[in-house]
Amino acid sequence: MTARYKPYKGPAAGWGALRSVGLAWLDSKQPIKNLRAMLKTNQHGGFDCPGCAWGDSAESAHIKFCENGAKAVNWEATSRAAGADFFARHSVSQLREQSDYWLEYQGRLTEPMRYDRASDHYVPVSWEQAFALIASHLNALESPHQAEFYTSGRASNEAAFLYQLFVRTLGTNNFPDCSNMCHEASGVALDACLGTGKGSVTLADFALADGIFIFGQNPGTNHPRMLEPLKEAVKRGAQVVCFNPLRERGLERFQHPQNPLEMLSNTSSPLNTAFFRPALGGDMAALRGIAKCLWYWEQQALEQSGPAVFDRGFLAEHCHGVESYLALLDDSPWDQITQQSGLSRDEIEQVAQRYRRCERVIICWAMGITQHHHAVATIQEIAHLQMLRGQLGKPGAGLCPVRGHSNVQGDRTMGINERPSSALLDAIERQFAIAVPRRQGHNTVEAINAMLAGQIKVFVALGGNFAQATPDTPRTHQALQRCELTVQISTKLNRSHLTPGRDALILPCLGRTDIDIQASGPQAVSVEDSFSMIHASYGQLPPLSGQMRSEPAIIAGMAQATLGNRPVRWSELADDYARIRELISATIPGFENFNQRLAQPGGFHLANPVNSLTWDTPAAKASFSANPLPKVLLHERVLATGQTPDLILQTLRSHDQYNTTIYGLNDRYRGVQGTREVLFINALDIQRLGFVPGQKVDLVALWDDGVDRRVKGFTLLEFDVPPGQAAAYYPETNPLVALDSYGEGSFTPASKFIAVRLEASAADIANQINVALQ
Ligand SMILES: Nc1nc2c(c(=O)[nH]1)N[C@H]1C(S)=C(S)[C@@H](COP(=O)(O)OP(=O)(O)OC[C@H]3O[C@@H](n4cnc5c(=O)[nH]c(N)nc54)[C@H](O)[C@@H]3O)O[C@H]1N2
Ligand SMILES: Nc1nc2c(c(=O)[nH]1)N[C@H]1C(S)=C(S)[C@@H](COP(=O)(O)OP(=O)(O)OC[C@H]3O[C@@H](n4cnc5c(=O)[nH]c(N)nc54)[C@H](O)[C@@H]3O)O[C@H]1N2
Ligand SMILES: [Mo]
Repeated sequence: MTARYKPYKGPAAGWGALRSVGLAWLDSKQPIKNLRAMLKTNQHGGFDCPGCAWGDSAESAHIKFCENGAKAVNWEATSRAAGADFFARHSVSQLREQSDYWLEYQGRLTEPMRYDRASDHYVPVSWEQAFALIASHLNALESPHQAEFYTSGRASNEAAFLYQLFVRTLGTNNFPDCSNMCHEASGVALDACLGTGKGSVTLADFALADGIFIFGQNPGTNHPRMLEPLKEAVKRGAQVVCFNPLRERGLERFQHPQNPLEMLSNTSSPLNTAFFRPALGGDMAALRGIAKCLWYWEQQALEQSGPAVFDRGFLAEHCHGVESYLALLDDSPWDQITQQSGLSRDEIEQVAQRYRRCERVIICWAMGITQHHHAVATIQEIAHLQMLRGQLGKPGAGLCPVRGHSNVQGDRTMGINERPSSALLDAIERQFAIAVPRRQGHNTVEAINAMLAGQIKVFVALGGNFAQATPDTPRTHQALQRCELTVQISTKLNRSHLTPGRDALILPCLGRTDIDIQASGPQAVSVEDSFSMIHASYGQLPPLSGQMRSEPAIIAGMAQATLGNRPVRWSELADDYARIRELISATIPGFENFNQRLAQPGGFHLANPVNSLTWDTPAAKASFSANPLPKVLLHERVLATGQTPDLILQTLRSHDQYNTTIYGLNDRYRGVQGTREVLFINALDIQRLGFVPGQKVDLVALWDDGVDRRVKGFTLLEFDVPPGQAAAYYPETNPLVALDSYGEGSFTPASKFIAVRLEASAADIANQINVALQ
């Protein structure tokens, strides 16, 4: 396919989405079977969409999948298979030459494989041999802390609970997970402020809000089911205010694929009432500016005995530390706010006016907020704004960190946490009569550092693609390869299988769409969405091979081989997941009568203490923190290079990918076709830096450790990006993110703020010389 760029003029979703669903469906190579699967997506008795963590209303019987959900389903439920014959044909070195797209396109992994270093091929291994190999490595460790246990957010509650029990019985809290790279900052920030790390709203609140403010999120691609509530909100006259440096189409106009009138008349509905374009990393300053306006108006109201701007009752009764926060507002000068936010004072005042007029406001955010150095402070600023106006603990208002992976929130609830609470550890010890480790484990960045330092011998991944999702790619690959054993529990082939330790296993597992039959019959698993709704998921399609096992069965197999029947009879739990849920009921608060409540259509809601105005913080109140604005946004280790960056780069998702899974090479809403190696850049910057549009450049990251962090041959694409900023796709750009460039307090790689220099690409220079010589 040749690369092409043609600006996209249509609305989000609409005919383009229908066409794309059709293509994904046909490409699965089993369209008839998959039609049934798609109609069972997010339905009672069906399965939970393996796409994003957006929730569903229990009542509506409509089709409940979106374009990108359909892509996720058809990508998983394919008849293509990568079994023993595939691995016999391709050595690992050959596979390494292939693109991420090609690797996953080969189809489902269908049998357990072991890496044979002598031939550089994966060869078949029996499940029993695989489990015995894992047990022998784990039991030979001098300390359990020499192993890392990664989790990606598709793992079900049942799998996650079993996994953490296995690992804690073994004796470590080394649980790096995808959340560390995703919403970690939201958890850290909200926990300190409100005593819970989760969002406080449900889908029903979106229908009640008269203001929805969206920061750093691209729902048209990543949470398409959010578009309908946004459209409805605009229709009923609510404010929908977006903050995004890019004019994402999925924040502008929507054509509902299930609305015949809109589709046939080719009309669409607006998705926002105002759009602001901050500088990358500028949201904290923008929020500070909004709060400063409110404070100014509140002072005026006090002087003139006018109507209150703040919710004085809420502040007095429920909040702690407001005085020092207000002093901080006084101390944050406007020129710093406007310079850092990239917005004018007038724009910020406009936002503040809109915000002030709303009675019930929901604030949503995603990776544009969390993947920054000062993400924790920024999210606290979001919470503080809501606290000033008492926008917590009432219907139609609250905080909504929009989660990514479909069960990333549930995995945390089940105890996948490298910094577990003592309440969780106490409960596990009581229930299972074991002693669990109290020492904190490694997060993702710490795990990579420990592997690089040769401190880690075993790396196990429950899903995901650690090699590509993480920062500093060459270093991470090296880190994985330093291990004595790497184990990947996966559905599809990816680069993490191609960075094997001395010994390596690929363990093929069932996915959400697959029917899971165990000794007691077909099994359901459970998941938790962004709104803390817990519901059941039943696979619908017969698995492609009898050799695949479910995640709970694989974890039970590893645990039984390593620990025997300690502290539970693992294989009996895998025979019937209702038994795992009984243990969850007994251990995790909020899951009482889990099995019975899971049977209800739509599942059940885990109460959020914010909504009962209870605050599990040291002050037992919603607590303000006085975080000063960063002095400058550039990290000191960039400043230490003494060089000025050409641009600040953010790394984001195209419309045709699911994290490191690349479905195709198009990005419809941004008008890109047939390529991913593009740099979205402002025309003025192309000129300023002495390049021409379409030229190929290398991107070189600035960081003070002397390492050459570079990606090559990106085509300059003139795009409506604010000057000084640029954007390119993840994961290709992960080699640019230094391992030490992470969020303060969150350790989340700062992949939305990379200081880069541009160099003419060597290939391009050769071309130019050739042209000149002709
Ligand atoms: N189809 C599909 N669905 C997905 C995923 C997928 O890859 N594909 N991934 C899932 C996962 S794990 C996650 S976490 C979510 C991710 O969902 P998103 O957070 O929407 O994902 P990104 O593509 O990283 O988009 C970040 C958005 O933030 C904006 N942005 C970047 N920096 C800033 C900033 O400093 N300030 C502001 N205000 N905006 C900024 C970008 O322009 C972009 O629009 O989606 C989930 N759903
Ligand atoms: N530069 C940059 N880096 C980023 C981000 C960014 O925006 N920019 N985003 C970060 C974010 S938000 C996240 S969440 C991480 C994502 O990090 P991960 O969750 O580790 O990555 P994925 O790409 O979602 O993992 C894809 C693989 O998961 C496996 N898989 C799929 N379904 C299943 C299943 O049901 N079970 C099992 N066992 N395996 C399965 C398949 O083998 C597939 O190849 O990446 C992070 N990295
Ligand atoms: Mo994520």
